[in-house]
Amino acid sequence: MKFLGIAIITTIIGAGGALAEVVKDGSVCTVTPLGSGDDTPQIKKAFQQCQTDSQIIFQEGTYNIRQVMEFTNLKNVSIDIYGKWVWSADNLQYWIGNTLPVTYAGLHTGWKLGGTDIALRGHGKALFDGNGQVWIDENKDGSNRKGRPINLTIWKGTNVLVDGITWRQAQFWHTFVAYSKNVTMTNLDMATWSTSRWSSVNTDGVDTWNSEDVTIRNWTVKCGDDCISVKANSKNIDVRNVTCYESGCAVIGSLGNGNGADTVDNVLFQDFRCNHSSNAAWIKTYPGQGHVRNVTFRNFVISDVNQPIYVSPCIYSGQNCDGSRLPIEDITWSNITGTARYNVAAGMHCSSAAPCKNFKFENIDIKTKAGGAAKVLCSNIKNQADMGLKCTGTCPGNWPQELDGNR
Ligand SMILES: *C1O[C@H](CO)[C@@H](O)[C@H](O)[C@H]1NC(C)=O
Ligand SMILES: *[C@@H]1O[C@H](CO)[C@@H](O)[C@H](O)[C@H]1NC(C)=O
Ligand SMILES: *[C@@H]1O[C@H](CO)[C@@H](O)[C@H](O)[C@H]1NC(C)=O
Ligand SMILES: *[C@@H]1O[C@H](CO)[C@@H](O)[C@H](O)[C@H]1NC(C)=O
Ligand SMILES: *[C@@H]1O[C@H](CO)[C@@H](O)[C@H](O)[C@H]1NC(C)=O
Ligand SMILES: *[C@@H]1O[C@H](CO)[C@@H](O)[C@H](O)[C@H]1NC(C)=O
Ligand SMILES: *[C@@H]1O[C@H](CO)[C@@H](O)[C@H](O)[C@H]1NC(C)=O
Ligand SMILES: *[C@@H]1O[C@H](CO)[C@@H](O)[C@H](O)[C@H]1NC(C)=O
Repeated sequence: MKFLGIAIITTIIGAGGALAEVVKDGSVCTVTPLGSGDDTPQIKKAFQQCQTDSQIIFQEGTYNIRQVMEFTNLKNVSIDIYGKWVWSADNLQYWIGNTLPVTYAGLHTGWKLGGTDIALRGHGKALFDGNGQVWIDENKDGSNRKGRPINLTIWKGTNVLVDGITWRQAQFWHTFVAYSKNVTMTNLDMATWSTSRWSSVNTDGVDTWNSEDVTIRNWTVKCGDDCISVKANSKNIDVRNVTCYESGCAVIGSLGNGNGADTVDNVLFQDFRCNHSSNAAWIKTYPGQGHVRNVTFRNFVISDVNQPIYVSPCIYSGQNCDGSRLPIEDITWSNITGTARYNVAAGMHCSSAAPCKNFKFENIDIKTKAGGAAKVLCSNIKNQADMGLKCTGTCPGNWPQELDGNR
């Protein structure tokens, strides 16, 4: 398409005196990295100038991100990133004080993207480097840390595509999908690990929350917590072809600690590989209200997984496990093969106040890493007798998510 409009050039002088420009030509904004200093102002400028019916192109090179970014009113914008975006690590106090709240669990994000008809494409070239090690060390194995930024949050987005981006060393969760509808995330590669004595706690690949119609395809994730996590009020989530290293692989939860009812409906996890993960195909809730309904885990190859199948109504505390009124029902595990680290293939305790209903298992072949038979522990599953998997014992309410040896 040819645009006759006058090119508007916004010149920003970089710290080293380098000249960089946001060039707006018709409906296309083109951004060139400064090379030093802070690229956030010109990135903001590009999103302002091209926030409707536009394309924003980030040319190759390194962009330094020193400030939070919030672009939530985009309308029909395609964003093409060919460069490397590096989040600063020498101003942690700035991030801790300024990251944007995302409501969920008091968490914060460094980048909010929302609106309608948005495509964010990395063309296999975009690299997001969060300088995660400094956050891992600062966090010292703590849990969710206020201000520790989620890298990319899709916030109140409708018809959003995210494709072809590589993340390395995220500060916290790699991505978060909240209050959004029709989000497709394809061909993403994420990896965050620690080289210090502190572990990469809570560097989830993605969490969905209050969102529906989310499609995920072709991901490779190495991270310190849940790989793909479907949280409260998620509906129609279709996830296929994902390889997860180290992480919690495919999980529903946590949910059930909200004020009202927390629900999850219609989830498919298909074609997963879980390597050295904590769990593989699992569901965790607090003893709350709501439901988990119609979830399928299909075609999983697992290797050295701590406790492959796990269901808990009282995650973390192990308290009030039989008081939960959040039923877990219509759940299928199909074609799950591979090895468990210890001698337990499945630990499933459902609340006696709201027993699990309609569990279905087919073609489950989980052996111990050492080659022996693995236990299947079950409590309060209504159709236990005909669910397709033989229970070898009962599962106590406070059964741990991760084991530290044979049981
Ligand atoms: C997160 O996204 C930003 C872009 O806003 C990028 O600069 C940064 O490197 C990414 N950090 C990671 C991998 O967490
Ligand atoms: C969306 O924006 C592009 C320019 O990037 C424009 O060509 C197209 O017509 C817009 N679509 C609609 C439906 O307005
Ligand atoms: C969902 O979003 C995609 C863009 O990612 C768009 O092509 C598609 O038309 C949208 N679907 C609906 C039902 O709006
Ligand atoms: C998944 O990856 C394969 C192989 O690279 C590719 O052919 C396919 O188009 C990808 N799927 C999507 C939805 O991008
Ligand atoms: C699955 O995704 C990986 C990238 O994570 C890709 O290399 C592979 O080709 C995909 N497989 C299919 C069948 O699409
Ligand atoms: C259950 O979820 C699947 C997606 O995994 C969906 O295709 C199906 O329609 C859902 N069933 C009901 C009864 O909603
Ligand atoms: C698990 O991942 C490790 C590290 O990448 C690799 O060496 C090993 O072959 C993988 N195992 C399986 C069964 O895929
Ligand atoms: C079972 O899963 C494996 C691994 O994903 C796959 O190769 C195989 O085709 C699946 N079997 C069936 C019957 O779908």
